[in-house]
Amino acid sequence: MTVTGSDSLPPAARARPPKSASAASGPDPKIAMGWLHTAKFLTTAPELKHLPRLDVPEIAFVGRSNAGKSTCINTLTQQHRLAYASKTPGRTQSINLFTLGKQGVTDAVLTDLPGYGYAAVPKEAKYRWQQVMGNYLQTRDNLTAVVLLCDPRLGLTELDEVLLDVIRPRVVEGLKFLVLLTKSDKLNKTEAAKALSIVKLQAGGGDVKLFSALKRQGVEEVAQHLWDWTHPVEKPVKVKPADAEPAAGDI
Ligand SMILES: Nc1nc2c(ncn2[C@@H]2O[C@H](COP(=O)(O)OP(=O)(O)OP(=O)(O)O)[C@@H](O)[C@H]2O)c(=O)[nH]1
Ligand SMILES: [Mg+2]
Repeated sequence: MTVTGSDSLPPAARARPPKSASAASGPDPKIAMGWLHTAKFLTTAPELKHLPRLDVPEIAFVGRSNAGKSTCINTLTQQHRLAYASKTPGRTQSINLFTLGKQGVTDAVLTDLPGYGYAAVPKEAKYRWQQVMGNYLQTRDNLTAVVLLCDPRLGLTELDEVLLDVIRPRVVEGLKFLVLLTKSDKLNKTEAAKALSIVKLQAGGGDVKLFSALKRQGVEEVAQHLWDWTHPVEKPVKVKPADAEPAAGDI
């Protein structure tokens, strides 16, 4: 028995599909980049209790202080001063949320988190922040993906490993996860390849990519990941012949 084809659909249903990346047309980084460019500052929260409850997918950018999280968000959104980036480590001190979505309809949120591991931060503040971030990563209901940024010249440090342990149970349950080796412009090809293979091993087979805001390496690829995570393509339901209604004339 044949499954109903588009020829038998009413004209409205045969209209051209909306212009979006689909499994059939393949990824289109222009769509993902255009979508990221819609980013707008939503709010800043010094503690979890100040975070608004949201029901759209949230993607968190985490990593050591100075790893390049805020710069990465600015590069992906093609906005110079959306997230506060600075040479001085520890500049991002609260959780900053940015909405994404065309025509003013928010369909995802990016989160810029303060970095960890900056030596000059007093012990109590470090401990407090570790608690806040641990809680955020474990309890934020709409958290859909985590991008861990890491300076390849340092590799994944002990604190990054702690973070990986915290999110592991959620990754098993479907949380998306990507490691970005930032500032890759500072490495030559051999160093970059070496850093990539070491961190891939450390990340236990997770997805690891080189990224440079300066040289724009990996930008479109990461944009596509962000889009795909938040706009999953629904697979067409396959009608098995056995489950299908018998057509007139079928025995
Ligand atoms: N060469 C180079 N420098 C970069 C790149 N990305 C970020 N930087 C620099 O690294 C420094 C830190 O960048 P930020 O984006 O502020 O880092 P952060 O991870 O947000 O830092 P905190 O907010 O302290 O946690 C800045 O001086 C950036 O210009 C890159 O791709 N290449
Ligand atoms: Mg920052």
